[in-house]
Amino acid sequence: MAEEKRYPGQSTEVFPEPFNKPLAVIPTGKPGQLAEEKIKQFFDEGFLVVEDFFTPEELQPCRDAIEKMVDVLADKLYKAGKVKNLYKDSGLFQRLTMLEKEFQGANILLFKHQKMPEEFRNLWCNERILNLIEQIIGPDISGHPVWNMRTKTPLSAATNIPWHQDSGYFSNESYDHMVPTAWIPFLDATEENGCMVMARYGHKKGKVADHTCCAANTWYITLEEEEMRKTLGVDLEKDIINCPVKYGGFVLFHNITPHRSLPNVSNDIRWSIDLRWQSPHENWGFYGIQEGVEMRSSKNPNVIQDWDKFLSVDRKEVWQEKFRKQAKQTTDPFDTTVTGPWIGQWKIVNQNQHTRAYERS
Ligand SMILES: O=C(O)CCC(=O)C(=O)O
Ligand SMILES: [Fe+2]
Repeated sequence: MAEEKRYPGQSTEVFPEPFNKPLAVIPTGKPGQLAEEKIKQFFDEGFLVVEDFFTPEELQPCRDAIEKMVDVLADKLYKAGKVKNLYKDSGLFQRLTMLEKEFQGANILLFKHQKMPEEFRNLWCNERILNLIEQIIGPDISGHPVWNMRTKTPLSAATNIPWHQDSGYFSNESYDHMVPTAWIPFLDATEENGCMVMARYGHKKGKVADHTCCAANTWYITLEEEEMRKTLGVDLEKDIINCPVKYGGFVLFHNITPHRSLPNVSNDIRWSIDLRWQSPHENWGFYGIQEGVEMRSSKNPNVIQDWDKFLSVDRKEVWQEKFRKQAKQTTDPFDTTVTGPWIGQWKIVNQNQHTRAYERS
């Protein structure tokens, strides 16, 4: 029998255990921790919508930080003559859209060049959320180096994220352990503005299904619905669950949960951040680009985050340098091409500017 062509990301191994049941007895009672049934539901269904977790006071600094980032971008575009107006009077939910109208890809630039501001770092190691993460992965907790602020402007094709499992973006060493994600919106996430959609029970087999690259004119990998049904056993009629969530809540899922987001057909920018954690004893699955940042340790009750070390690596710069054909192109600050190691993991079924810029290292 002719052997089918294999791609680096493909795997026949399955790891159902870590995704289907908690490691140990689920701790409860610390601030932020959920009832045991909720954690069980997370392990059973592969995700959980957590309502009313953060107060507006806790999230406002992040909104302010985003406004600042947009302001810096507006200045850069303006000074370079790429836009004729700064749109200073447009608010958090409009300004990037205005910039985008004059310079298509402004939202990609913001996505591509983000550095984690202090306000996001504080949210990432918020005591209450770490208490909750402890219920899932135990007391040794590090922040995972893959995080994203999403700049989902209305009708932007570049932020339409197709079905995938996050492990599809990671290297194979990460397939065997749980990387929980909190997807936190900075407004009410609705079906209209592009909330998350989860494929319930898609994690049951503990398997990373085959993905392809890259969707339309983007750098995103895709998990076809047919593959999701066939390989992961997802019931496409019953188990596709839209997850609207109000400001203050978040969607909790993990690296094997198939998910996507809906298109943003509203008038507002759907800002969100996805933050991840894992045990520091596991592989980071990040192609040697960056390690995580220690947040809690069973051996040391007073962990201090080493932000200098974490921030000293600009992962997006590292991967552009490592996985990009013409390094000189990366010096153009307005280049909206995104490449990364995940492109080399899967079969390229659609070539575009991003796949063409990619170079297997
Ligand atoms: O924010 C989105 O639209 C997609 C987010 C996502 O895929 C993730 O957080 O893993
Ligand atoms: Fe994802």
